[in-house]
Amino acid sequence: MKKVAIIMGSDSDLPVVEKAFAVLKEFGVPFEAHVFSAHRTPEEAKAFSQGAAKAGFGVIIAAAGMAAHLAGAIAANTVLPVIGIPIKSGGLGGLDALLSTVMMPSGIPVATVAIDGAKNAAYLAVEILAVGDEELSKKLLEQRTKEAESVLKKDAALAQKY
Ligand code: RP5
Repeated sequence: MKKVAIIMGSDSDLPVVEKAFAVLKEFGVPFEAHVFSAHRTPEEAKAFSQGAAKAGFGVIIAAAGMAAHLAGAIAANTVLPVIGIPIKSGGLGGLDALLSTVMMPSGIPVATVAIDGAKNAAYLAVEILAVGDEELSKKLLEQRTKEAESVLKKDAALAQKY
């Protein structure tokens, strides 16, 4: 199975990004995590992106806050799908990172999830890998069923109470 790369702009992003690790572990998807910054270590971010496909990665998740150019800078250097997580770390509540991550020019897409949306970034990465992997696709469907069952239980409990 192809691996997922999870790149964050700073180790201060880790408390949010760790939620993505948990989802990938749940699905048994192999991943690697790194700290590369579009601004502080641009050469390392570029070298990693350029070598990612050959290194066995199938998707890259990039998380960054403030003027968050990391996902876009990575997408500029690979044709692997790139998922961006805007992190709420500056004075603008993550809106700065959201706009910096999502407003990409045509031809260089970044699939941007919600501010601090690490779990959905991981689910999307699993869905991308599941296109060519029936087992993984089955696991995703099972997870959806479990989630629906849990909501129905909550509905029944609420209806009984009120
Ligand atoms: C961004 O700046 C990082 O992704 C982080 O969200 C933010 C602050 O970084 P630190 O100053 O905490 O390292 O590049």
